Amino acid sequence: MKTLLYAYVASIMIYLPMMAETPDAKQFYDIVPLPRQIQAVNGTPFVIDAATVIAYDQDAPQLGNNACFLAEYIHKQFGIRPEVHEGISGRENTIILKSGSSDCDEGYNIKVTPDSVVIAGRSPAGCFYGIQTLRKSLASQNQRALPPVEISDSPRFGYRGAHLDVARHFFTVDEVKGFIDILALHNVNKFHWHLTDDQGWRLPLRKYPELTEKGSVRPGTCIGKDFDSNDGIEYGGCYTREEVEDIIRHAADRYIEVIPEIDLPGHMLAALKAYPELGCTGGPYELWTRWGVADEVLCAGNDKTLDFIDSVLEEVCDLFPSSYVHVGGDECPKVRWKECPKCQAKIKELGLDVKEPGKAEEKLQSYIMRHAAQTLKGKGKKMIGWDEILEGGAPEDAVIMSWRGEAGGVAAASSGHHVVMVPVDYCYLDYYQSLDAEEPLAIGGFVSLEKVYSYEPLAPKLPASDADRIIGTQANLWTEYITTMKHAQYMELPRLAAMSEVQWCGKDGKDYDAFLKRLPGLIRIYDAEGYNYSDHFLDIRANLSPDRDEKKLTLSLSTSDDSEIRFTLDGSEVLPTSQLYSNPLCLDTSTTVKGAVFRNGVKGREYCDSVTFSKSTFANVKLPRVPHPKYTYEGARVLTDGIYGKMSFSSGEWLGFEGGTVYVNVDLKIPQEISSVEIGNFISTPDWIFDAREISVEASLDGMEYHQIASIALPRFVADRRGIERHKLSFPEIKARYVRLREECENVIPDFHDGKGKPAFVFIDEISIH
Ligand code: TNX
Repeated sequence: MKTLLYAYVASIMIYLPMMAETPDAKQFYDIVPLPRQIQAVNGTPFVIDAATVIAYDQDAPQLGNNACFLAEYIHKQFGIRPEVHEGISGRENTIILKSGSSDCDEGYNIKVTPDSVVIAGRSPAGCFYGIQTLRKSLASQNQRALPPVEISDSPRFGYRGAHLDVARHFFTVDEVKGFIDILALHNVNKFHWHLTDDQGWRLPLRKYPELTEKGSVRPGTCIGKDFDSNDGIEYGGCYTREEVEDIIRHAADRYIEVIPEIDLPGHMLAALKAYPELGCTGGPYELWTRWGVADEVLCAGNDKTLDFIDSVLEEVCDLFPSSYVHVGGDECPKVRWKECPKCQAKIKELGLDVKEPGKAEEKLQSYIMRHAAQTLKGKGKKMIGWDEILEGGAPEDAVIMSWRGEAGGVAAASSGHHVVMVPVDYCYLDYYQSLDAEEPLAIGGFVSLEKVYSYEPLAPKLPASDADRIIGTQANLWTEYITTMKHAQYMELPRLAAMSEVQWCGKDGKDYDAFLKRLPGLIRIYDAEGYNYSDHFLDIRANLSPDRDEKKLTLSLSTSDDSEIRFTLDGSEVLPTSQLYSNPLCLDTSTTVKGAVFRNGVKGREYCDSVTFSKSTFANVKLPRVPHPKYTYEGARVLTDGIYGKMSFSSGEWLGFEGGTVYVNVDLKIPQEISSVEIGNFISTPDWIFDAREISVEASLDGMEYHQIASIALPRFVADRRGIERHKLSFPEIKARYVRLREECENVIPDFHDGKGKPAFVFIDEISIH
């Protein structure tokens, strides 16, 4: 794939000498994230040469640091290291850094004239973003002549976050610093550092030394998705205080606030191993070797727990200068609390069972979170918690991080909370970014580059009056399946670039195609820095749209850089001699389409899709029971649109149902001879999606009287599975107009699975009747 990339970059470079002669300001400063306003100005360019200096205002000494960054960027790009001068002298050939006015604190203006480049930030941070803009422009064009321009820019959101989990897998100080450098390149200003979890405690604390002494090493790590065994290899790591301070400084130099997360009262096995008296059963406990949600949590009825929380948080507050501290609050099962005499006594003592008896344990969690909030308040900090903390009532001033969709965030905003939107479907960069079978194993889900880019943090259901409570959004990187920084970079890049436009740019200026055209400029920096990134943005983009009236599908293929595409329609491999794609393809019979992009003769990744036509294609479908609201997409019609669901339950083609029985009623419009019915089931047990247990087909001529014509029973799973099953039920030919399909869900998830005893999901797509 790298060869393909070189071919791609080479094709861009051909144009560079031409651009050097006629630099166009709009094109030159066309970077990611796109500045708010770029105004070309007449005149000759400012040329960076060996005599260029960087001067900064002596009244703003913090700009000295910025000047050094800029000198370093220029050195990396052109091999010239400009001298840095304190004080602005009026000399020519100078890049000037100074304070200026802007509509917001992090805003900046750049003015390029033949004699100088002035970067004026309202704050040093603003100036830093101006420097990033200049750096990216220089790198993307690799050109020392800067066209005259006036740029004014400022971010949309004040909270522009990126999160890294160092508990599931540990990353060294240098790796974390490198990660922070990547954030700075994308104008991110909050680094959410997930430091503790069931699989490891990474933060040293003076009062509780055993947290890292005993809680930072686990006895092994599960292999793949098999949670019942592990590799038996001790895995650990933790930081020293000095290292933490070093990282905080490194981030602060780049105007990034480090927000530590101490995840409580769940996700606490590492702490329980070190201090078993803090658990309901008293232990002994062991760090988890697997992923998921553990039942063992801090005992909420034990006053020692409150002391522990206070001491830990106080020390964290002293160590981290951030205005925020994240205290988790997510995924805290209440099973232990329900059986624990101390927790039950606490519930009685606080009267938590009086008003809403069923909610006593949720209220108990709320009591813990309020306590934590109070402690943080005493230290002058603001608390952040995951959206679960809303359940028993969130502490008044808590900032809510809405991850299980946007509903939590919308509700929180309406009750006055500030909110950071991080819904999994858009912001989870640990999810797959491509449906390519070659992708490295990931936790699940599917969040493409385009999906991240499409994110709008002001949710449709959010009233305009609550808009200013959404303070921003963030990309999250959980590391269950990410063991190296190279892999972390691959998951981040370029999706973080898409996120940076969500965080920085106003929603009106967003345009995915234009973003893809700007992206290669940023990729030049990724290459220069040796970052590992995904090149799926070079793949063919395909759009299949059904035309129900004409009974056909239209397939359009494109690439971000309008490269040559060739295709075949008979399932054969695409060759340089295959048919050239020029116009959308009309498909009206079952077809397998393959396509490939050719850049300078080098073939890219092959695209392959099939459409299927049968007696039920474009037939009317009714679902007596509506799918789960999160998995409804365009509704019943996707079941007969000729398009097969792909290897992701969230691709929009699969309809999801939680437990029970699912009926699908198909109307073939006229009575027809039929002899088989086929339906696809998507299976991904780690996501609680199982195959059906029973499928049956009934047929009718009049839509009143149905007869069962086929049925199959399917086995209960004994281990995890992922894949697509197409179930075909054949029967002696019969005449029918109405076909009713019934799928029985796995209503009791088997014991091997985390969800044992609960109902599973079934996901269905594309019914083909022959
Ligand atoms: C949910 S997001 C979690 C994490 C997992 C992540 C995997 C959140 C508050 N909890 O513990 O690592 O999913 O995607």
